[in-house]
Amino acid sequence: MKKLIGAAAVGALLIALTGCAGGGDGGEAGGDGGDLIVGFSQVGAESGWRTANTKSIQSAFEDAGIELKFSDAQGKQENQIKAIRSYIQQQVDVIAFSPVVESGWDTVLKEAKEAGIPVVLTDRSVDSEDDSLYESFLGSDFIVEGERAGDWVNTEFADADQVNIVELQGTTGAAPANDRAEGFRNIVTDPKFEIVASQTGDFTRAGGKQVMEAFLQSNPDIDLVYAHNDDMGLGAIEAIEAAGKVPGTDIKIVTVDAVKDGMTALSEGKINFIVECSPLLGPQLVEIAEAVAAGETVEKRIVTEEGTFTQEEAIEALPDRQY
Ligand code: GYE
Repeated sequence: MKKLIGAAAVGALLIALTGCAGGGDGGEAGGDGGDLIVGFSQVGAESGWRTANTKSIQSAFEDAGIELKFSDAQGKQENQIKAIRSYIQQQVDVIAFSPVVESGWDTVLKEAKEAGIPVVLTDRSVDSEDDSLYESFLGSDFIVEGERAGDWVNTEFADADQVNIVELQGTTGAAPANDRAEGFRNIVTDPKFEIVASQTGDFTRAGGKQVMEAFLQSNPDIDLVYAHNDDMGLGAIEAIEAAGKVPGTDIKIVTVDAVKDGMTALSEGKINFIVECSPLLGPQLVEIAEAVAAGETVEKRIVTEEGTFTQEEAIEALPDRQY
């Protein structure tokens, strides 16, 4: 399977589907985005993934010459709702956001719709029944990511009789937490696998460390950690080492994201496998924002292409890793 991909291929697809290459104003690096104004509400700054995602979005809009109003919700849905309402009041041309959690968006999305402002979801989705409340959702398929982690687990533990798994879940109610849990369980079905503990570490390194310390105390016999992101896996490594065990050897670790710190730990054998989740969504988001602002129809769902990394692949990829 090819590992590194993404933006370019999907971007090209979007252009093909919409016939819009951001021509006219914007699209090109250093271009003039006309007088478009986009309001964006980010989740927070909880992880290396998020930092890379923010950078990708801010620099893509800057390159396109489009004004981006940016607000950081610090992990709170109420802050996102406030930010969206303020963008509606300011009558921005497009609202984009990455929903902290999946549910509870209908009211504010209806307000945006009534104000005639198109909304684009990026990275995470909402569970609204009414998909006319947003134009497009750009981001990963988190169920597939969970399934990829599960595929590796099945192969890695093919000869084992009993495998005790602990799971470090992402933020409660967030799409990637719900779907990575579900995808993994779709695949890891043999009764020899037991998820002995599962708890949220809120996608942070500190959270992963703290929860893993508790897991180690109550479960003497852990074979595998499934962490919903690299940062929690990195926190788990600290907890495992502090308990006098060797991460990657005594306890295997599989994570999702493939940010630089995660890839470094994988190259050192402290993490055993990483499922990629690309944060570099900025350039595609610019194209979608330009298209919807011009009243064009875009694909409702644009899935980011991603791969996986073994230790050897991480060693090979690390020198060129941007984030
Ligand atoms: O995996 C995690 C971040 O929504 C895909 O959020 C994103 C997730 C990512 O905090 O590191």
